[in-house]
Amino acid sequence: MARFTDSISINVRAGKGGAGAVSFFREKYVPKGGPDGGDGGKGGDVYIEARNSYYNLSHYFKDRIYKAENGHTGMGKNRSGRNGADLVLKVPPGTEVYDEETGEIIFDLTVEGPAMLLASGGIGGKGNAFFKSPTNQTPRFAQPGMPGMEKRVRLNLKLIADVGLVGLPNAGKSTLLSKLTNAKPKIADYPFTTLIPNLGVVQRADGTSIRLADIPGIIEGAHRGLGLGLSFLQHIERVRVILFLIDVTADDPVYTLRLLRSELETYNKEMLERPSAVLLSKVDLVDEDEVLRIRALFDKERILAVSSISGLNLDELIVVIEEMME
Ligand SMILES: Nc1nc2c(ncn2[C@@H]2O[C@H](COP(=O)(O)OP(=O)(O)OP(=O)(O)O)[C@@H](O)[C@H]2O)c(=O)[nH]1
Ligand SMILES: [Mg+2]
Repeated sequence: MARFTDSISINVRAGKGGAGAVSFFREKYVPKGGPDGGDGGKGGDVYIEARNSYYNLSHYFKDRIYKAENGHTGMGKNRSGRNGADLVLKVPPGTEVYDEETGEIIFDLTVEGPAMLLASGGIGGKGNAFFKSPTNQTPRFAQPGMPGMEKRVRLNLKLIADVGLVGLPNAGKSTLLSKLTNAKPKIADYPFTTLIPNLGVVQRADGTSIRLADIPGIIEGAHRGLGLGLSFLQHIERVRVILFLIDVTADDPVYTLRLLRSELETYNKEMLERPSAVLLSKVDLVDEDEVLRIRALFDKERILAVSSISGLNLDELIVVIEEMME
């Protein structure tokens, strides 16, 4: 699986304008032709565009220069040079584009949309035909093309997910993501298997989709930097629904929920106002009575017992998510 890259700086350079041509009309038996050097073509522009088919920034290389084509040189017989081709950088929705020099945000590409102009190409130079005048019938010069704009930009991806999976390490978040979506995250029986967020998509029959984000595990004190800290919560800051995944075999499931909530609250209070549900995970490991006993410990919670191994209630879960999204 491609590595999830959430922030990267690259350089973009628009194309240079093509030079104008110096040329004179030549024909047999015509001794002195006039100037006929055409103009240079415009350099290509660099655009940036959010596309739903992209999920991360891993197709870009750090510090690399991404260039649009230069304009072509003008030619004799008043022919203009061809314009340089534009370059369109494609990024996932949720990408913020910063000017690295000023630190200012240039675009916040939250949804798939039209290509935005990042750097414009230089205009082409005028050919010598342009400079013909009563005082200079045979100009022997043409303009060079203008340079293209150059910029250093930082792309910062905040995953745009509908649903965020929150839980202690090892709760089974990545396993659940792999069962519900096309994502293939790393899964293992030790804590902090997930180091970088994963995004998966549930395709629905009506053509729409639900995006789920699986993030690293949170432990008590994460807001003080324990474990992997909380900075990755930026990826689920904008989700509409939060699922708290709690291992049914955990020592104190109710306390676990409380600590997850309080860590989220320290990061961003508003996150607790989103619709949420508790998922008791790995219920294949205990008998039904135990599941019932643990469910009863929670009051006033939307709660569902699931198993990624047996598949118990996974279809039901999608229905619950849809209800909460409305
Ligand atoms: N029996 C059982 N085991 C499960 C289930 N879901 C996950 N596991 C196991 O639990 C362990 C942890 O699963 P992960 O999906 O990596 O857990 P995680 O919450 O993503 O963990 P971190 O990325 O470390 O935070 C793995 O050994 C899984 O095979 C389940 O429904 N039933
Ligand atoms: Mg994981």
